[in-house]
Amino acid sequence: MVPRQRFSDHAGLGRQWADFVGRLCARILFLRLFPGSRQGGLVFSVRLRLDGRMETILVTGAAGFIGSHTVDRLLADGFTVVGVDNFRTGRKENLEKAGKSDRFRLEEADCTDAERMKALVASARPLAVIHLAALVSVQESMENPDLNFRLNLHAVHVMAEAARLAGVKRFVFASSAAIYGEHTNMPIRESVRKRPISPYGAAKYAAEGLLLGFGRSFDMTVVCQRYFNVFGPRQDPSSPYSGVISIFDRLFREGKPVTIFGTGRQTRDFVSVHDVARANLLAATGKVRASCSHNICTGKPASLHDLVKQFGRHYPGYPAPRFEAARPGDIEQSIGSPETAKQTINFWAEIDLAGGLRELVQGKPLDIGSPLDPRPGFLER
Ligand code: UD2
Repeated sequence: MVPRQRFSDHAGLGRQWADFVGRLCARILFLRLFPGSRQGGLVFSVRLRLDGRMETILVTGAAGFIGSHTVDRLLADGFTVVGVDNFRTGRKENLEKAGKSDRFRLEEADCTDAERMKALVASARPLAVIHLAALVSVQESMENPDLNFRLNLHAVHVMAEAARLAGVKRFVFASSAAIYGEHTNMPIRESVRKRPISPYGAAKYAAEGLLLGFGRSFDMTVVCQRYFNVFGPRQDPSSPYSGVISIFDRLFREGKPVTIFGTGRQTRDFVSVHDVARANLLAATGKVRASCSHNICTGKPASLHDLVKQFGRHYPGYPAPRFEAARPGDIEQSIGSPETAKQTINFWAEIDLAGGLRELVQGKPLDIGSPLDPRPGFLER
């Protein structure tokens, strides 16, 4: 067991208390002078803990699509971030913005390397671990179930164990709507029967079970985030199994026709990566009563025809879509119920599909750099 650092020296404790009280007074004064200022929330946010831990969050898969946005979000909110990535699919360019911050450190390492992970988590002493590193393609999990097992289940155990040994109290996990499989009653609530239809979905479901067991057995709160169809900047469109929005975005840009598999009437719950990053921040740093699993979604359906129509507004005279047979295993509807996440982590999606697509098409980042208003729990950690 890695010994937890406690305040052994009274001078250190005094200094931290003085800093704490000073920042608190300054913050109260600022908010009195500028009521309603969101900026006040960042500049004077109290990022100090009384048990001697730095306000650090460790993010695995930091150079990936969701990981890099999560890192940016945490940095914008004043946290120190240790990112871990093995660059199997992550890209250094995704961390260009984060790399400019002196509160960000990147470790090139593999999450299945147990000794390295134990050492890394013990030295970072984070408030929370956000474990996003994964094999992300359902198709790849079918072609290589062994790799899926190692990256989507074994690595979860390695990270949970490293976190437990380092005394980390919060563990956030990237789960997926893939654990549900095919359902007909929409929206999908968390309590429905889980019938994953791929090794990917099965590993995510098994990992949730493993983590919730850790949560019940040890002093650790586990938050499993079941992402629906995440989209936004930095999503890689290069594989045929990339997210449909990233593929459509590239084809519309190039003036080429998109391909619709099936009727185009299939629906999905598309959630912006910025909302997902904010959900990760809330899950890692907000007040959470007990370990939980919930959907991260909008609750709003969009069909592929809707998608084509919305892209078409930005590209008048675009070529008509082509149609091909539905993909084997493709599900017809996938809409999540967003209600539970409101209760558990105070999250609801704020960016709609039209706004998220506009950002992609115009290449102008949405203004998400400003900090969140202090939400319940922020000052109570
Ligand atoms: C999403 C996730 C997957 C898993 C699954 C759970 C992504 C990229 N994948 O798969 O990891 O969590 O949900 O249910 O988020 N399509 C076209 N043309 C194209 C590409 C796709 O018509 O060029 C269709 C595709 O057949 C499907 C829909 O668009 O009906 C969405 O496809 P997707 O690959 O973006 O995501 P999905 O829902 O299959």
